[in-house]
Amino acid sequence: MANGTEREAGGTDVDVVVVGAGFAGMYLLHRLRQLGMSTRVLEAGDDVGGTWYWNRYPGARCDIETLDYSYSFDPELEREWQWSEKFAPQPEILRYAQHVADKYHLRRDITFGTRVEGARWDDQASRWHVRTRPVSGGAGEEIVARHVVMATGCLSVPKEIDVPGADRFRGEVYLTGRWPHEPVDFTGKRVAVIGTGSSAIQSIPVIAEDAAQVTVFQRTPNFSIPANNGPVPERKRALIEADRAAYRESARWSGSGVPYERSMVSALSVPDEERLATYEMAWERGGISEFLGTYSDHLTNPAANELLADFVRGKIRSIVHDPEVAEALCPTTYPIGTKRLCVDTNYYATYNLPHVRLVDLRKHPITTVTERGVDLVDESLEFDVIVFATGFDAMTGAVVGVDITGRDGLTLREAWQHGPMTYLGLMVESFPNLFLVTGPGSPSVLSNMIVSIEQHVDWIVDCFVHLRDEGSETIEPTHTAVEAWVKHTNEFADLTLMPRANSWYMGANVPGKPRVFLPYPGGVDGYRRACNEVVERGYLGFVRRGPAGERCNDGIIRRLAPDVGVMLHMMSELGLPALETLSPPEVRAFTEAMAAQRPPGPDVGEIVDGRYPGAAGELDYRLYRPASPGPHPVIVYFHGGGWVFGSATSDDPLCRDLCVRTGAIVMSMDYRHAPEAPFPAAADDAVAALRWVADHAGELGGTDGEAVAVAGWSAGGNLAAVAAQVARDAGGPAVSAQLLLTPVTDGAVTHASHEENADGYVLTAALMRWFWDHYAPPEQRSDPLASPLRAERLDGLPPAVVVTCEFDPLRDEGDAYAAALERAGVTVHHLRVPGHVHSSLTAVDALPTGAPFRAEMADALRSFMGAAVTA
Ligand code: NA7
Repeated sequence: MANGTEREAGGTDVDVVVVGAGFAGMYLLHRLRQLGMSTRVLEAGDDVGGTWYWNRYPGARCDIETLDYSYSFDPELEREWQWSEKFAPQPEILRYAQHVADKYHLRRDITFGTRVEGARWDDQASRWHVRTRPVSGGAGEEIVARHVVMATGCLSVPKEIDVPGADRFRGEVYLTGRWPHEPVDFTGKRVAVIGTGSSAIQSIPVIAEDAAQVTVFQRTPNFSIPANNGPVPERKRALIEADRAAYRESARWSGSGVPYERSMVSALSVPDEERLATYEMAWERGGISEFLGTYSDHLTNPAANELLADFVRGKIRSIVHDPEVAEALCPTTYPIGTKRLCVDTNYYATYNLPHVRLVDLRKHPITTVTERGVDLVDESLEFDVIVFATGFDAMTGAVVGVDITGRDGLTLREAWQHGPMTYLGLMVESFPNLFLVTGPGSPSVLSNMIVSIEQHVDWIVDCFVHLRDEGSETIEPTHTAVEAWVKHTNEFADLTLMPRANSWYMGANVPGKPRVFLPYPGGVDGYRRACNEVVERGYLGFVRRGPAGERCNDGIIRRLAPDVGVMLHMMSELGLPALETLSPPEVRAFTEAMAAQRPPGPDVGEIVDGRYPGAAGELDYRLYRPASPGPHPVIVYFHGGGWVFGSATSDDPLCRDLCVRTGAIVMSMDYRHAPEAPFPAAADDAVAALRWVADHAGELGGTDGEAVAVAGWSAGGNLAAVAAQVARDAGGPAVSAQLLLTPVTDGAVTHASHEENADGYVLTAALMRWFWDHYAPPEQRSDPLASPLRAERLDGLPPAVVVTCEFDPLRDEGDAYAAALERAGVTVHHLRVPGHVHSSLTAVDALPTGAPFRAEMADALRSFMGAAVTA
């Protein structure tokens, strides 16, 4: 790889152009130097620091503890720099950036005062042509580079001021994101501050110290928690210094890039007093992630969120003396945490000062800014100074602000016209060798930026090394990979309350910007795992090209539904035993203990436990009755558990869900278990259960004489299918419909899904073999009472809802049964659930992405039962 800067014919000026000399650009330059890659860094400011260079407004400081918000790549740097405060102020963070630039002699490869205007990809030469322009005017240069890295920051382009008449004002005007280098003196002045985001919340108390009058124009109130700033807490310093490497590593594998114990407890599950005490402690301690993370469900469950929001509103009311002002400062229109939580020093208390006034723009909108001040619909106000704290064109503004043209003349602006499309927030299809640091689609602003910056830079640099080593010249993501990543990011966001706010996370603060959730909400840890896996799997989702030809490794890195992925990861972290290594009694004890911890499922009208005569003695049942007046249709349900474990109550949440969604009575019928009662005991009990329920339907609350439905999950699906076949052959009882949820249908043949999904998706192929070994010896498995797919005939069976999940070893068995039923003329609603595993639809309330599929299966079942009724 070229190490010089002279341009050869068709050669390259530099290996890499880096746009921006903030924390990302600086670390990238340092790493590229170590690799011997020639690099030009172009920076519009006159020095390093990026966001900390521009945002010099009074009170500007980090909202993440600065011990965490600092580089970790060099232990020497860590040891020699001491932060003075828990949340360091902007000048100190800028000094830190300058210290880093000095220490590693970075400035000699940085061209300051220079803006990158455009970049054009030359596909023939596989090079970028980068156009620059000095900020002070004059001619720019064209730099030819193999790679371009946009280290342009997430909050670097201020939003255009969209307050009417803003340019008319004749007094002093300041923009928080472009604050002058000279001190601004507010002494004795009448100051207007427009906006109440983090920048305003930090600056208002400081401005109010000197100004004669401060008038704050608020459109939407923000939630803010106290910084409780002071010297760096000794306990934290000691903790880090005890084992710096371990602390940094835990930050890298944390959810937000700041290590803290994540709660697994729902805010709704603890008594009020305990919860309030926890909130109070977190309020005193500070820390955005820690505050929001006091309970597990603040960002996913509206009721839990409301508890925390209400706590903060209570605090606002207790701090602000004037009740009307307090009310105006209380956010009520979006869930807490769905806009960036602010961290303040004396913000709310500032409104108790006699010279500070809040104008609620919802009640008193601005008609225009005038030469002398601001006109509201009902009042004219005069000012000496206006401070616009109106925010940024976040995450995409700086990237599309450069005129970037990729392959075939496609511009990035066109490519992103409906919202940014990236793979991992790192690269864009049709823009080879263009990299983004903390781009949209990466955790970025939802994380400690420095941790995310280091991870991205390291990934990019490793990628450069990989390309060099394998002789590839270009890399770009495939269409499939980009589409799937964007979908995955959106699915993740939809699991949270985030999309409910008009936030800059959603691009909603900039008029005309597409409304798309921009950062990746799956956590720094989950994201890092995905990035690492992409590499381990041979740069999955990327095409590399070079003299040796093309290497296309098309594919999707995250195919599981996001909540299923998180659940599987959590289970793998718990190091649970493989069930097949336990004895059946141990498996029963273990699964019961696990079941006790799951969410309970919805409320039903009534639950009645009872006993019924099984084929060889009495067995338990549990009846779930809808809240609506009866009579109701009746579903006879058989639980899962591989014929070895489970009970009439073991699928309780699913039965409740089925009852509520279908409006039917669900009779969950126990049956005898193997190995104590091997095949065909369970099948015999299932048939007995169906007969008994059909005979007693009227007494149980069903309509006398009306056909009942059968349903079951997994081994229970097997029993439901068997019971339907036996009833057909015996001429009764009449069965209206069958719901077979990821059923076992064929124990005699190995299907492809057994291999494909053998391991890692809860039900393993080994466990399935263990179940069969306990239930039926191989020679009995072809019996249709064990393998309903092997029945001589499948015609004449009731309509069936067959549900199969993509990542289930049993998927192909279920698919085969659905297909065979259809061939036999049976009406089938075949629901193929993408991204889910064998057990995930039973995890009611734990896996929200399963809900639409449970709704669909219940609707289909209800319509089949209804059809049977009218017939
Ligand atoms: P923010 O958080 O986007 O805040 C901007 C504020 O300006 C917000 O209160 C806006 O109200 C308000 N705003 C924007 N345009 C207008 C107009 N036209 N009229 C009235 N009010 C307006 O930006 P910040 O700079 O404070 O903070 C950005 C991030 O930097 C922060 O989250 C930290 O991560 C650091 P709106 O909510 O849109 O009604």
